[in-house]
Amino acid sequence: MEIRKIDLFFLELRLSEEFRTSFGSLQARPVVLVRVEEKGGEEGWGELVAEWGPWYSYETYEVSLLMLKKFLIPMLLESKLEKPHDFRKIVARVRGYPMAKTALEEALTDLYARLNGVSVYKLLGGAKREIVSGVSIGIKPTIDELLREIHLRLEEGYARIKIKVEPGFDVRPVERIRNELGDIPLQVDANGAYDLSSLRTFQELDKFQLLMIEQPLHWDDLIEHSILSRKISTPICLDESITNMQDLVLGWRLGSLEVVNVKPARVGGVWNAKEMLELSEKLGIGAWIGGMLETGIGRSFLVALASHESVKYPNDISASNRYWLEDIVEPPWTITSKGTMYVPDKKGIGVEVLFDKIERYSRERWSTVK
Ligand code: OSB
Ligand code: MG
Repeated sequence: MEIRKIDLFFLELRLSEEFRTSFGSLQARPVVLVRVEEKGGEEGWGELVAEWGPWYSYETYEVSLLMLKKFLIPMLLESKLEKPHDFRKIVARVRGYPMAKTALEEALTDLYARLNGVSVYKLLGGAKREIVSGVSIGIKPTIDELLREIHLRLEEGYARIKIKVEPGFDVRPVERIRNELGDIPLQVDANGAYDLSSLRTFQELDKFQLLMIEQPLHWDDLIEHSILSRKISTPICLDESITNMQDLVLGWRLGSLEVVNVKPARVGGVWNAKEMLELSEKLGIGAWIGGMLETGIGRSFLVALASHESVKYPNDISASNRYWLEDIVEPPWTITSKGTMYVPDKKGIGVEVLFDKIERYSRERWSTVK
């Protein structure tokens, strides 16, 4: 692939509703889009999911932009790249910054797929034509408001509900949900808000047949999760704590997790995510694809990864209208009444990028020409 131009677009997009987690609240998201163009004029798109602040991860969008402009893009333009999965070798010297790497690698993967007339899902080894959509619901001011939203999402067809929890908003909402809605597929995500002193809370949650408890303890921990996992029967799912294959193997050896939430932006790219799915299957660790409130562009890579046969749990991949009033792709992502999403079979990411809209909404733009 001979790359001749790379564009970065910075947009700020309002979410259709506020999203609150144990680490903070979000009303709008910074969205950085990467477009790579090769000499024949074909293009590819990727998305940076880094946030305003270093809360989910140390990587903020401004830091990622700096890494892209100063290191990752120059390294790419100075190298020869045949296949998108080789991008990892080109940037291997750069320690960290998985989100910045992912954004550029996605664009290269889309470009390669388009040049070869194949879909990204097939290129990434996916197979399923339909994936299962769950929905991740933020912390609400009251349990009544939470229940209203859950009712709405179930009516829309979502196959699984995940609620965000934090100390003070955990056992009671789960108990109310079970009382009102019975045995629905339900899980919780704490984003690292607890420590082992909250064992009582986890023992309470353990009575509610949750599918899993996601990232209950510190964001960088494996040891304390392995202690907790021996004291409760609900499976522990790790998100923040697993950033590479070594972590996954170590967590498996320690018994820290039974399930892993695989997000390309956390593990340094879609090809690492694919390999993590394969490794988790080998280790007998359950896997599903998580999200970072992506636009339709980033979402297409999540859908492609979720089409892997190894993915056996519902994913945090919801319809465009759950995140945005208007998406920047056409058609927008939608779900069926059974809570599934179709995997498009067109070449590249499989949806059309609405370039006019992106240009109109862009606050800043940078271009590098080779
Ligand atoms: O922990 O899974 C998480 C969103 C932003 C940051 C972290 C997380 C999330 C979500 C939303 O849960 C998942 C989605 O994109 O629907
Ligand atoms: Mg999570």
